[in-house]
Amino acid sequence: MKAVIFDLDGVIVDTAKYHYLAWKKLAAELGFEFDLIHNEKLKGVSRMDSLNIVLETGGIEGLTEEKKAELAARKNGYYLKMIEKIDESEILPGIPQFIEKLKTEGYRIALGSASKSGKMILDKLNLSDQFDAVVDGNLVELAKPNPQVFVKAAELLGIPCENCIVVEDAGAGIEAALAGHMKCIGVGDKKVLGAANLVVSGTDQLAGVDFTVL
Ligand code: B16
Ligand code: MG
Repeated sequence: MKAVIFDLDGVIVDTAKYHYLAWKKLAAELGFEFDLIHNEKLKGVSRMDSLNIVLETGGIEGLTEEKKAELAARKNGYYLKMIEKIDESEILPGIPQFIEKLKTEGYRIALGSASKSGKMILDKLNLSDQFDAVVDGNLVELAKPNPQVFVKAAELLGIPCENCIVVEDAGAGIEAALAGHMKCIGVGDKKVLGAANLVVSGTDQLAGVDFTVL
């Protein structure tokens, strides 16, 4: 048996733009500007790790854990409001065709997302029925680049890690997949994702990937 484990944000749907706008709003309230260049560092990174990166960008130090939890919750509130109306029209190009191809070829499929809203987003995209296992940020303690999220997905599928292929758009996610002894397809810029076994420029290229080269 073989499986493909999908990252969510940046692979199935571009929720990164909403994460960015929510962090930007929080940063503005804290008195500094958060730009797209720094936003790259947040991809695939957990909510609290993201907050620490955002605060560092603004030169804000020494906040209590309680204050940090309040800021992370505030940002999440903005984010949830922004994705309230998300639907299948936001599924990235080629993803439905890729899933269909995998199913026809006998692959099992799982979600492996850092986001605590992962399952909820999959539901909003009407994709939950297609997945044999769903692991999101609620089911793991260790954030990417730790492989826990993908290893857990493989366990739920009952498929050895060596037989799993991860599809990821973030460096932290690729590191996690390789640390979990899985193969990895990167989606995006080869300069950033070069550690992956194969890199495609966009999700519309996935259905054409020849898995035998991995
Ligand atoms: P939440 P992924 C990740 O999703 C995002 O890329 C990252 O920007 C975000 O901080 C993280 O989820 C946590 O999300 O605040 O909703 O729990 O790429 O692993 O699907
Ligand atoms: Mg991602």
